[in-house]
Amino acid sequence: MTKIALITGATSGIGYATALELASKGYNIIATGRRQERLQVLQEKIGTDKVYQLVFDVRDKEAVLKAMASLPQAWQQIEVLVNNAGNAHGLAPVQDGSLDDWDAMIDINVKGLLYVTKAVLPLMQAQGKGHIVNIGSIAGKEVYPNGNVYCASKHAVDALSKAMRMDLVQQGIKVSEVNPGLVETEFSEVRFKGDSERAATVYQGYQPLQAQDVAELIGFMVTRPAHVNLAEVMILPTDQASATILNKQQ
Ligand code: NDP
Ligand code: 8X3
Repeated sequence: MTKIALITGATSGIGYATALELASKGYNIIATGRRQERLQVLQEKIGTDKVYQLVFDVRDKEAVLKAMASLPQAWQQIEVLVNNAGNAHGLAPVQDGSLDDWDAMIDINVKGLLYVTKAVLPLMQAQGKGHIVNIGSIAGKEVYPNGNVYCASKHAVDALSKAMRMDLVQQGIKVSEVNPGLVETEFSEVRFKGDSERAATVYQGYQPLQAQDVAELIGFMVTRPAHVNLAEVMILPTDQASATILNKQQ
């Protein structure tokens, strides 16, 4: 039987690349995000019968539960959940931070991940197996100036990944965490609210990761034998040594 992977934030960046990567490994994909037109493009690229679109905002718990409840029977045997949807909003010292940005990061990166997990888990429990891959960050292991609430949200993902692994170990459900360093996606455009010039400067002077690099790691993780769980992997550009130390040639 074809395996099914649900990927949140499949409209862009790491989630989009992961959808293509897992599809190339034979998975059927439940692709989620708010931008339906992009899910449509993804579906056309992979194949109409191989992708099921679910459009919802992860912040809206009713919408998450409703979307999951709407899944046709044939799409309910989810084996892999990639909790990828997330972003940074703003980059400011705590004294200047925007309350709306803080709400967005905590609501999307932490609460959204929990809502989706809560909705998917019964489907995995019914099968007695499953694999949850949470996309954390190097920002969940370290903090950097002005990163305050984004880093806190990713530290929460780190704690939740460890906690979920403990809670689910008796149920045969694997929990893995992927912690990327700098990846060139729409991430910085979102962080800087559409200022693409400022966003581009984040990736100048060194070679960042591409979304495909992270997607390939996720593809490797979910295709390990049943008895193997790659619990936690940090993936960095060769030019990055820590959250703040980069080999930048300016
Ligand atoms: P992108 O901005 O390219 O993609 C973010 C994805 O998240 C989009 O598909 C977006 O879909 C989705 N998303 C954002 N907000 C919501 C929401 N409220 N409801 C539903 N979906 C949402 O960034 P990346 O691919 O880089 O980011 C993916 C993950 O990787 C994030 O968790 C990020 O924190 C993490 N990460 C990124 C790194 C980087 O340097 N780029 C490094 C380390 C971790 P849509 O807007 O259509 O809803
Ligand atoms: C994204 C990487 O260093 O911009 O999580 O926070 S960083």
